[in-house]
Amino acid sequence: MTGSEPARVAAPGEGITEHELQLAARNHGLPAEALRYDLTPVGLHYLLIHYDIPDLDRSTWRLRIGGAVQRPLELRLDDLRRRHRVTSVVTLECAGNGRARLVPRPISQPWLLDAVGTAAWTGTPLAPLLAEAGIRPGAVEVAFTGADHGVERGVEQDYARALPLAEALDSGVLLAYEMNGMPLPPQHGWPLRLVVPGWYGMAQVKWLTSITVLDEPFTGFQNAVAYRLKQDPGPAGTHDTGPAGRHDTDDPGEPVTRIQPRALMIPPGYPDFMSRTRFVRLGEQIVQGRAWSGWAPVDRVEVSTDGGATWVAAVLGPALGRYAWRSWGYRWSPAGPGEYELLTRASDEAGNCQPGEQPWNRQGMANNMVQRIRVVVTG
Ligand SMILES: Nc1nc2c(c(=O)[nH]1)N[C@H]1C(S)=C(S)[C@@H](COP(=O)(O)O)O[C@H]1N2
Ligand SMILES: [Mo]
Repeated sequence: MTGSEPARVAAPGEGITEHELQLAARNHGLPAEALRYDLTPVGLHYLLIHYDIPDLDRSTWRLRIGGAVQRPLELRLDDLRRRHRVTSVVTLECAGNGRARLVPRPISQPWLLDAVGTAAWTGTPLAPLLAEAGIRPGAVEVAFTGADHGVERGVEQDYARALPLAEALDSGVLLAYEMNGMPLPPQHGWPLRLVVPGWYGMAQVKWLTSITVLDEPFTGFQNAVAYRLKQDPGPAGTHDTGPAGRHDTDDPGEPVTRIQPRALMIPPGYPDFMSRTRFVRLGEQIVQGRAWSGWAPVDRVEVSTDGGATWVAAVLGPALGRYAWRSWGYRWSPAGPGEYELLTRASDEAGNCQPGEQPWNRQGMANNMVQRIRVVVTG
């Protein structure tokens, strides 16, 4: 699919627009202090909803599994709830996390570093259902469609994302109907969502209504146009909404897939209301946080208390699951009153790490630049 206006890139020095503010208020982030909870309380988990939360009815809702299968299936929620039940603790992160600090800023949901959360997702594994439907030879991808509908850069669509067949058949992929032991709330996909452990948020399709096995690669907007690592900056100041009919950019870009490693701090001390600069009183501080990666287990978290000049390893806590964040802690004894800059970074067993300076991309995807927090130590 190519008939769409490119997303706009902010002009030099241009502040947050009313469109970005509107998105930010609808799609709230995790308050950073909520990193303290192993499982994010449901109302504190970040949210990303492209269109509207759809109005669904339990009695008429169905999940349809079709396309390149031998036996198409149609299931009610109760049919799914009677199947094999699995609970997995999984960290979700939006691929646009960190976008608001890129220069130039891609105009979209303006995340700082708050688009993350961890929940216990309960549901039934997808692979046995696909086996029951009977995947036909030659199948290559599986598309997942939600009930939400909207227009994006001129293209009207139901939210839909596809996975390569091998990823869809991974034993960790769940059709989830509960979050932290409660039925999914409307904003997180009631009655059913996909959970693809380790992948960025866009793969975790909410309000799921159909699963279509494909024998050709999916050409839907959310795979072919959005969620790609593109370089071409395009003209600054072009519109972010508007009629169809223009090629996105000539650069098709690499698809966004799994979550890059990231460590975040629970901001120490107490904040200034406006700037959120932190204040701590002189004395030993236990700096704590969480770290995760969708590629491989996190094996190292480091902290710098001198603006990145020197780094010290933090002590790692247990991982809550293969694709869940793990806690970390670091004892910090500031030398004296004054201003400090605290940084943290994680790396994983596959050797992925976090850059000090963020390489730019057109949609602001998969950024994992190290976090920096300003701390004022008072006497
Ligand atoms: N149907 C549907 N599924 C969706 C979305 C959406 O807009 N519609 N947003 C996606 C994106 S971009 C993210 S980051 C995650 C956010 O999941 P959460 O709101 O439960 O945290 O949902 C994904 N699934
Ligand atoms: Mo997202």
